[in-house]
Amino acid sequence: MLDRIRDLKEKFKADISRVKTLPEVEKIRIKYLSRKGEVAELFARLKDVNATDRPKIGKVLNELKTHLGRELENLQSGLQRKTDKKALDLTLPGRRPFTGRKHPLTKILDEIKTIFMGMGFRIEDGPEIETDYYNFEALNMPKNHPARDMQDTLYITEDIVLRTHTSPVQIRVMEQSKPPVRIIAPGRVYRRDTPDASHSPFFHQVEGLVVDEGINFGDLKGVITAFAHKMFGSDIRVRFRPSFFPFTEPSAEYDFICVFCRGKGCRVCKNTGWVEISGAGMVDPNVFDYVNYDSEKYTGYAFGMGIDRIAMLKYGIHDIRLFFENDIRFLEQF
Ligand code: 2NL
Repeated sequence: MLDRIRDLKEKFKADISRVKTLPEVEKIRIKYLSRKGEVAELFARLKDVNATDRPKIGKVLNELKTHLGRELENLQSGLQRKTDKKALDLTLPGRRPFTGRKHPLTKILDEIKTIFMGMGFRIEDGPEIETDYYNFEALNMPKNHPARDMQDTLYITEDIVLRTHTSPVQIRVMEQSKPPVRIIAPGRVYRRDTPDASHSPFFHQVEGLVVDEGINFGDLKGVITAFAHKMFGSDIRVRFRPSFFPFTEPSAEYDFICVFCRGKGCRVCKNTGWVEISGAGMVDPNVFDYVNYDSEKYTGYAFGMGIDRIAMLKYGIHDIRLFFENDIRFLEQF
């Protein structure tokens, strides 16, 4: 048996000395080390060796196997290096390494955060899976409110929803701290919508909340206008239109002068000269009752804005779905 092992080793040595290419290495590996290869055959013969010698022979066989494996590996990596060297053409232009970058929505959110931090706002976040209480009840939306409809909201159970806005974050912050409050709450929100160019079942929102003694609607207009100027330029005018939300009173929707045509009229503003941004208002006293704030002493304003919408306006993107398809050809443009 030991002779056979020695012969095999010699044969192997002769075989590998002739090898010049990678496929040849593979052929030899199969010949010696595959499941039906020469080494396996010797292992099969081990049962014919007498019991006293068997452990010793077994050990030698194992060593042989490791040895052949290692030799083949060395040979392979040697040949690989040679082929790599041949493939190096110094006249070709260099290959640029792939570098990642921030998602356009992250870039816009970073800008929004910087602008509000500059005006003294802190940034807060909270869970995307919310209770009915934080998402609706504490925001003065009673059980029969249409926004609570299964058609509009993604329910996990009767009592647990995917948040439809980041307002629950504001409620949680007010529960945990006393006025003055000056925060923005950015994050992902969910609605039961069929995707199209302007709808996605998830999107991104920033809400702002300021509560203190003597806060009024003028403060709200000042902050929104300052934001418009910093984000889109100091020529951007802002207008507020009366509206209704259950959680603010009075409520308004606010528009910016079209950031594309600067008010002249174009496709983006449908020739109105204005683009709709979102809603805002003075916090309804009922909301303050839910968080045990004294609504006789404190007033506050709140506003929302869509991050995706702002990014679309800023970059001239006409389909919200592009943000979520993760197509590198789109993402690498920002
Ligand atoms: C929109 C724009 C808005 C708020 C969000 C808010 C939050 C609290 C209290 C009162 Cl805790 N209001 N957020 C207010 C007005 C508008 O988002 O169009 N929402 C339907």
